[in-house]
Amino acid sequence: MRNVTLSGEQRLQQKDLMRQGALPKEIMDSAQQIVDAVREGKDAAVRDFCLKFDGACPKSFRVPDEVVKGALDMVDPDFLESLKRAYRQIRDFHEREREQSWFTTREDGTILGVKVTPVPSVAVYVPGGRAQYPSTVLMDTVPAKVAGVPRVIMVTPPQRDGSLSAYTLAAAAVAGVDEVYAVGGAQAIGAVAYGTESIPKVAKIVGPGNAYVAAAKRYVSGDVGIDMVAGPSEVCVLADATAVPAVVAADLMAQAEHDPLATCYLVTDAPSLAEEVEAAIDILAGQSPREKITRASLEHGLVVSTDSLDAAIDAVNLIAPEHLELHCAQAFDLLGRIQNAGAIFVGPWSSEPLGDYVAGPNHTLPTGGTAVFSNPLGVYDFQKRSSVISYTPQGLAADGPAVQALAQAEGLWAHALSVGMRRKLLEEKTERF
Ligand code: HSO
Ligand code: ZN
Repeated sequence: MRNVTLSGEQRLQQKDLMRQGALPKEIMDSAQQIVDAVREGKDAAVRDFCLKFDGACPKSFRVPDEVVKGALDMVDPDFLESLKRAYRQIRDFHEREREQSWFTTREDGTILGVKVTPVPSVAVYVPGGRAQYPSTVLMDTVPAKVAGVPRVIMVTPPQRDGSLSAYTLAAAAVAGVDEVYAVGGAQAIGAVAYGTESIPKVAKIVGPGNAYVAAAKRYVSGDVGIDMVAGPSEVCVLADATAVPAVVAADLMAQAEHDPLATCYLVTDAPSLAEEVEAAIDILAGQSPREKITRASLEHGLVVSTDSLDAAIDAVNLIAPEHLELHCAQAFDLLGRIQNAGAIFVGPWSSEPLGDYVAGPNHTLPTGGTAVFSNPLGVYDFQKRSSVISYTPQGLAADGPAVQALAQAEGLWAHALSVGMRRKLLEEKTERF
């Protein structure tokens, strides 16, 4: 890992972080070409891209419901039980996020409020290939279903033989996905953004994918809603002298093993901890079947050593990590000082993988420093709000003159008329209202 040592008033700088930049232009360009071709050529174009990129294309993109349900009998019972436990806890957590419509009545009888409506349809993109994450199927589908989205479809690339992973399908069945389509890549994003003969157009697309998928999502956003464009995974461990080096090592490796581009940060005010953690990583990484990815990722990880907890907390807030673990005495007392983090794991027992799988909060989180301004994926991402405004004659009489004055200042004659006409009708006591 790289090292930065800060003393006294010194603080971590953005340039110390060496974050990866935006999506490369070549990838944006080719994702756009694929999406445009699919928008124009529909199923036939999707088929061409499937053959070109995946080497296989199923006869029909739609996966029959019996095949999806059938996966429940193909996976082993321990996996299925664990998946159901995760599902229940994720659902229970997200139930608490659901927003309700609300109304308030003024003394003059005017009613104001917010009407909450679910997004009508959602596509959950699920990557195939190296990263098969049934947990992500739950994390992306459950909040949509809790929000009341009536149609949640899943798109995922087929394997070489045209089939889909039984784990992914079982997760779709448990999560309550309504339809599954075996199609992936930028062509899948084009298909669900604009619709084809056999793949429906949806209102919103969520879920992680490779750089082409991310680029395609960014390109279609505006025509359809998208969730955040997720970058490589990150963890930051804030550790004091009470931390157990081997446990910190395991937690950094748990993120590092996702992806050579994943970024791990260790921020500590304990003098010898960083060395002990690095020594533990060296031993543990040798035992990992994912040693190569783990080491490649940790190589560009960052250790920030400070001589005060204040400087350490400032560093954490600058990093704004996707996941933050607090391995500190009285960890809960630090919570108020943490401003930027996607998910905060408080105290030594709160292993980050608990949050990845079963705790209940969402594991789709802001990356790349975007935790400064954005949120975990939640039920609120699948609910829309409409303002509701219902005036009484008394309310109109009270507010009308202010509208007329403001409209006049803006030079908007009919705005003033709209209210003025009603006031006149009121004064003439017309029965029509
Ligand atoms: N840590 C990943 C989520 C994940 N981990 C899925 C295991 N499976 C990004 O939050
Ligand atoms: Zn993970």
